[in-house]
Amino acid sequence: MGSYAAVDLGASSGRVMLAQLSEDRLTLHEAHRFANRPVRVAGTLYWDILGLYREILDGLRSAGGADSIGIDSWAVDYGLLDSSGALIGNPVHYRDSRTDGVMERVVGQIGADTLYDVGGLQFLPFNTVYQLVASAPPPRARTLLMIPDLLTYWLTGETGAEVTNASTTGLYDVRAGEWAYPLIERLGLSRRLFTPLRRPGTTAGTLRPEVAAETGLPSSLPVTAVGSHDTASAVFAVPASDDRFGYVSCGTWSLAGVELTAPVLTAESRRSGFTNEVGVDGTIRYLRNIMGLWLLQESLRTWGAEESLPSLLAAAADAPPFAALVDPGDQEFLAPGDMPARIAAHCERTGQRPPADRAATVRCIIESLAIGHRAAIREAARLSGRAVDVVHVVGGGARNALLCRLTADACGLPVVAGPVEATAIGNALVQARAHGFTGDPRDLVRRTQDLTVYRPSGDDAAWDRAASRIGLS
Ligand code: ADP
Ligand code: LRH
Repeated sequence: MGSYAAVDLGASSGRVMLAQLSEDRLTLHEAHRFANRPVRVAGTLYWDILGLYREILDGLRSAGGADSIGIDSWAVDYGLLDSSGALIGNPVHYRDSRTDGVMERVVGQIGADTLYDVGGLQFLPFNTVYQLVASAPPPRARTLLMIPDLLTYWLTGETGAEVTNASTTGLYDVRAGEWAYPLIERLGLSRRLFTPLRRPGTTAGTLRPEVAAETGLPSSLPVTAVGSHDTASAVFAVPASDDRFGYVSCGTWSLAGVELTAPVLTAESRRSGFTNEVGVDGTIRYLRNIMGLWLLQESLRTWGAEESLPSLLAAAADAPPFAALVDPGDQEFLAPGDMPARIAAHCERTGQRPPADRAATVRCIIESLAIGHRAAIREAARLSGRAVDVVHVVGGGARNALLCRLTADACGLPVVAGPVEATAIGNALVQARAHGFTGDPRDLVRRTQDLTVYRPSGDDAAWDRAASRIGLS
């Protein structure tokens, strides 16, 4: 039996989980959970990276005796270090407006086909490549570290670029499995910013003495590289029994697609908005980014603290179906701000009556997401040739019974919901494997975690009509 501390930073909350793991047992204990609240300063939206680091230290201290630590977080964002290893500035949030219009400029300069052929990513305005063009690193910047790599550096003093997260930059060559140096240089970026790649399962380093002293942990404690992109860890923990599955990693974002062994880099795939992200063990997550529960989170924030999620979801379950629908991939929903107003404006623009009240707005969000999940999984299956018999919903969205039920109905497939903490579990499983676990990780998740199955209603014609109303199939 080994104990693994999984540090998992999501866009809405962070946690330090302690996983106890053997060949036939997997238990998860939440040592520490904390809010992840971005900060706007003088017009720029930042992550509170030092606050998050302090919470991680608190979490590691209360987690106590672990055999290893692994860190994952949201993708695409980074910090820059100077030659002394000091952080230059504060990491900027991917929802900041600094990238407005930049993707279009870079596509004009390099060409969409070249960018896709190299990085294989959906064209999202916040991909690291566009952030780096939007704000050129200052001359004193020596090292670029993605968020989990930055936190690993602070814990261990070692630099490196974990590969699953490197693959979300747009500057990683998904076929060659290396940084895309020719593209990096064409964009006028310095190649020396990019550190050597690290594979999940390798040791990144051991704790700096000062970190050991502050947390009460031994300085010999290893930090193990995991699938440091949270979605890579989440999909590693999908409790699938074979490869005929689709998934929705469902939290702030819905990441919906299939798992492959090689990227799909065709022009049709590019035009259909599919990403090829690298997973643990060199797999490819072929998926679409869909706005996800951000639509709901931001609506709740607009409505104020008195609204409770369970009661709103109960009211939405009773609201009339298919009254109003929005395209849940539309970038107009990306920035923070009044979400119900944007949903209403989207409905008006597309000739629909806006949702009449909060329950109708939530119904609109949930149905639109279900259609987004269906379209992504169907298209991913078609473009990759991968057959799909079941859809796994993992992450916080697995607790949303209405969303899981409507996703099953929309897809016309059974949905298996859970685990909620798939990301932390995937993080811990990669550490366990590096420290002697020899079993089948997905099999262990299936045998040990609570899962709920939702069977589709069979009303395919209604969902076909609803999907075509928002231009999705
Ligand atoms: P992230 O990792 O992106 O921060 P999570 O995977 O933690 O996201 O999921 C957070 C989301 O899970 C919340 O926005 C909320 O919509 C959903 N969620 C959490 N608890 C519940 C619940 N009890 N019922 C329904 N949905 C829930
Ligand atoms: C989910 C996620 C997703 C990325 C987005 C920036 O947390 O990592 O996979 O596309 O954040």
